[in-house]
Amino acid sequence: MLYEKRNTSYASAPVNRRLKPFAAVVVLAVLFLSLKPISMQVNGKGHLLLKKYTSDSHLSNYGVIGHQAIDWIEFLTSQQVLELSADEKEEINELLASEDRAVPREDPLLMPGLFEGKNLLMIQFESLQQFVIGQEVNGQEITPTLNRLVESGLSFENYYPQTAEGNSSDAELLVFNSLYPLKEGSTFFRYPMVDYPSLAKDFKEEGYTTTAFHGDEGTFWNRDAVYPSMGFDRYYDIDDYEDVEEHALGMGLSDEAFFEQTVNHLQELPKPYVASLITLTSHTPFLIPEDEKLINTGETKHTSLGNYFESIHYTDHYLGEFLKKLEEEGQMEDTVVVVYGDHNGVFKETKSEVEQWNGRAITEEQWRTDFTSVPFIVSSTDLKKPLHVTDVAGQIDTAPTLRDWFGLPDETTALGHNINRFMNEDVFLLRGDYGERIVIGQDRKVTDYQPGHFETLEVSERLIKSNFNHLSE
Ligand code: GP9
Ligand code: MN
Repeated sequence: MLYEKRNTSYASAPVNRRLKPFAAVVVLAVLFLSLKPISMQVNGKGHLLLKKYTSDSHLSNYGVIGHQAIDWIEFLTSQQVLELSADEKEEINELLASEDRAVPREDPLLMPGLFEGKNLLMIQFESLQQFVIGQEVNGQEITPTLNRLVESGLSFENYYPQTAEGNSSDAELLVFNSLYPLKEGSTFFRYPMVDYPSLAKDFKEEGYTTTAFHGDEGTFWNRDAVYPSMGFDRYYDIDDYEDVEEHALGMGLSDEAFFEQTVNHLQELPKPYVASLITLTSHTPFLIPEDEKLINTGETKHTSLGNYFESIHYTDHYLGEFLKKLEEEGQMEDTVVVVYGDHNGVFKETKSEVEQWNGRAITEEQWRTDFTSVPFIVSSTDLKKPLHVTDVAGQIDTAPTLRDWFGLPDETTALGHNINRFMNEDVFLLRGDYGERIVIGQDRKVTDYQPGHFETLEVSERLIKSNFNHLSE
C-alpha cells in the first residue's frame, strides 16, 4: 500500500508536470487544425482559402479566428512582390510584343478615334447572357432596352466571359485592365495594391473624371481597395445611395433605385467622364418579388429559366428608364454607352428548360458556343448604322478596343487584342465558378488549351504578382 502509494505519488507528480505542457500543445494543435482554413489546407483544398467574398461571409464560414487567419494570409501574400528572372522577363516581353493568335482586318470596324473626348458609360450587367438578346418569352421581349441598343448600335454576338474564381470582380479586371484573373482565388483580394495598367488611368491622363458605381458594400470583392489601384478617383458604393433599406432587393440596393440615383451622381461629375456601373439585382437566385415583376413569363413562370428572364427583364427595364433620363437631359449626344455581361447565370443544369423554351435540342458543343457568350453592346449617336459582329472575342479584348475607338495610346501590358483592327484566331475561357476551361475557335469549334494558352495565363499571373516589373533591369 505504502509502496503503491509511494509509487503513485512518485509517478503522478512528474507525469503531471510533463503532461500539462504536452496536453496544452495537443489542445492548441487540435484547435488550430480544426480551423476551417487550416483543415482545408491539410485536406488539399487550400485554394479555397483564397476564395473570399466579404469579411462577413468569412466570419460566418470560418469564425473569428479563421477570419483573422485568412486576412493575414491574404495580406502577406499580396505584400510579396514576385521577383522575375531575366528569362521570365524576356518571355513576358516577347509575348506582349507579339500579336499572337490574331490576324489584322482589312478595315477597322469603326474609325479609330471616333469617340474621342466623349463620356464613356460602362455598364456591367449582372449575369446577362447573349442568348436572351432579341428573344421573347410568352410573346414579350425579354430585353427591350438592350434590343433597341443592338438595333441601332454595334454589338458582338460571340463575346465570351473569361472570369475565374473572382466572378464579377474578374470581369472588371478583364474588361478594364486586359489581364486574365489568377488561376486560384480572387485577384482583387490577393493583389489589391498593385499598380494596374488600366483603361481608367489612361482616360485620367486625358483629363477624364473616373468613377465607379455599385449598389453593394464597398468591401465586396475588395473593390474599395482595388478601385484606386485601377485609377478610379471615386467609388460610390451602397453608402452613397439614399433610402437603401426601403429599396433593398436581393444582394443589395435594387437596380431601380441604383439607376435612378446614379443619374443624379452623374450630373455632378466634371466632364468628360468614365463611369463604371455595376448592376446587382439580376444576380442568382433571380428572385424578383411578385409585386415587382414586370413580365409575365407564361409557361416558364416559377422555373429557373423563368426566374432568370424576370430578373434580366427587371434590370433591362430600369436601364431603359436610366437611359431615357440621360436622353431627356441631353447627355446622350456626348456619351458612349457600353453594356456587357459579367458571366453566365444559366448553367447546364437548366439546359433542358432552355431546350423546352427554344423548342429544339441543344448539343453540348452548341451549349458552349451559343449559350455561354455574353453581350458586348456599344451605343452612340456617332454610329450611323447598326453593326453586328459575329467574330469570336473575349472580355480581355475590351480595353485595347475601347482605347482605339477613343483615340488613346496602346497599353503595352494588354493581353487582349484590339478587335477594331484584329480578328482573334480563338478565345479561351477559364476554369472558375462560372466557367470551364475551353477554347472556342473562330470556326466555332471547341477545343482544349494549347501550350500558348497556358503561357498567356502564366504571363498574366506573373505581371500581377511582380507588380508589372517586367521592364526593369
Ligand atoms: C457583388 C456583385 C455580385 O457586389 O458584384 O457578385 P458575383 O457573385 O456575381 O461575383
Ligand atoms: Mn456577377
